[in-house]
Amino acid sequence: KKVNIIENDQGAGIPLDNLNLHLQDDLQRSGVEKMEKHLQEHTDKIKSKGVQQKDSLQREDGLKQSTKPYFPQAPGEMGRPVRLKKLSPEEQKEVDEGLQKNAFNQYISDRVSLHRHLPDVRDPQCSKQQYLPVSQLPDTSVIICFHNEAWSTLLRTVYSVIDRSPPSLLNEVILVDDFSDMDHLKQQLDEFAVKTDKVRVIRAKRREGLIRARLLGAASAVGQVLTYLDSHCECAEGWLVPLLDQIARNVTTVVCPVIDVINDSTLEYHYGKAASISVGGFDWNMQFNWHAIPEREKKRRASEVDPLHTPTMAGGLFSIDKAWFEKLGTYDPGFDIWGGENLEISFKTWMCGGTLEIIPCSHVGHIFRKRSPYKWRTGTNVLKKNSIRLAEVWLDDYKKYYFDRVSNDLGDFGDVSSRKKLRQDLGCKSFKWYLENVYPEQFIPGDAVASGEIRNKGDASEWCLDSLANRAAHHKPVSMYKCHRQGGNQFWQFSKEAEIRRDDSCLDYSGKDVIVYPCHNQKGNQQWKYNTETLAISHVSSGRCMEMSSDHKKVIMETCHGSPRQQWVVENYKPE
Ligand code: UD2
Ligand code: MN
Repeated sequence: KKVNIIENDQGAGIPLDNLNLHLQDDLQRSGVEKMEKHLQEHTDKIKSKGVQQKDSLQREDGLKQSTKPYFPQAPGEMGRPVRLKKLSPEEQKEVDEGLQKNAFNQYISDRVSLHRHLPDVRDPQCSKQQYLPVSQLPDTSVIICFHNEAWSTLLRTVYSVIDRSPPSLLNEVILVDDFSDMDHLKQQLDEFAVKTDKVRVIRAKRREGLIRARLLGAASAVGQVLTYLDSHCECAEGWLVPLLDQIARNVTTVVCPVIDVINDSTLEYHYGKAASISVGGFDWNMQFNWHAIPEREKKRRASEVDPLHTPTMAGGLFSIDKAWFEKLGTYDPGFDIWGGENLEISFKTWMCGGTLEIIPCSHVGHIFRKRSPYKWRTGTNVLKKNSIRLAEVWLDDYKKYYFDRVSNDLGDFGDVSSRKKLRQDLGCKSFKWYLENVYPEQFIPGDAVASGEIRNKGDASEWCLDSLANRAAHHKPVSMYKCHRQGGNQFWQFSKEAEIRRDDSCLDYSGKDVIVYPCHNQKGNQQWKYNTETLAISHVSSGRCMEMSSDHKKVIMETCHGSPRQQWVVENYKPE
């Protein structure tokens, strides 16, 4: 099979011979022994060509690196990006199909070794961390749930666990098939599991969704600690011991590795310095988000690589003591398909007496994708239903801030009485305590002077300010859309500080467009004034007024003249 790859940072221009690509293909079909044989043959071939072979990558700071054979120029080796060039129409078709099915570049993933090496991504300071001896650490069951995952990403996840975990700490790898229908995940996967002594496949009898699939895995796990991973990850050297070590010291500590980014189109493995690690937060739309490490947290720790307190976790990658997980009532089994479970486990951990941490010396890569490639249930908004259950049970009076965001339209979210009872029985602390002690940076919308839509009076009064307000929207102009009365992208607040904001994003005008920009609390370009008589929204420093453009798509800033397109109805406006 001839393939016209490959350009990668160091190997740019090195023609990859057919042998190498057959090697990749065979690796994917065969078990470990066959692979070792291929690697040996390949090593000999490379040696005979006089290519320098590195057997071991011993670092100066003493951190151990894998000693497996290493093929410097193979695609994706050492986490380098793989780029395709000059594809035939058939090849291009294969690439497109792979993208369509997975929302990442499967064509490239299929050509990267299932055992590729990664650079040692740990901060050099990690070599000074003291861990308990392996004999004193708990063992773990690694649970990987998947719904229609590509073969190469799933197996690369599994191999990275087996290749880079001390065998005595890895009790088993449980693959939970959430009712996939792709052929390679059936008999071929069973055969793979039989060949390895640690891997087990369990299968859901119907589509359960990620959350109940995780519970299936937990129910059959025998290790002391449960470690969850997504099905398109790569564990880096030394990832496991630092996680288990924290749990060994205190079983109520829930730990997450640093999640490195594996590029969805080139499979490049990206990582950064310990100082640049982010911690988890959430916004009042119950969406997880990332933040820089708060100053108070920098002060609390002696070293940048010490365990880092985080208000929330991203969700996919973490370790938890099995008994502690059960004591916390695992996940709400009423959560469907995807989402919300990460905030549930985060709030519970903190509120019910545990600690949630990111461990800077433990790294796992994850392919982040821009859309989800699989089917969700039709007819219900699954994520909203999960979030309403979450808010009902854990947020106390603060739940109103989320409900405002969905226009208080709660729909049927099922019965949460047993989850409320669980919280009571555990004697967990209040959400107020959590906000004050764990997440004091969080913006609390309670002090806002107005909350809801901002509707223009021009052109039949049916157009509202409408924009995303997250990182993706930053620096982009705010836009207008038909009013829909559903909150979401039409939910805005006037803060006491005279900002027009949603979560941490503010409307900002510096002479050109009105854009969505991170709030800076400095007034300046983010200070607005609402006049309840003229209905004008004016910008304090420029004195100009907000106006809807004549095609009602944009917001423009004009000299104030009071025409209907400069009149706005700000919902629930209650000045102090
Ligand atoms: C993020 C988390 C993920 C989970 C999710 C929902 C990370 C890196 N990832 O997901 O673990 O917490 O947010 O809050 O933190 N899957 C099933 N059945 C389904 C749907 C998905 O088994 O019905 C599997 C899927 O194959 C994957 C995992 O669940 O292994 C997470 O799904 P994803 O990768 O599509 O979502 P992602 O990474 O945005
Ligand atoms: Mn994922």
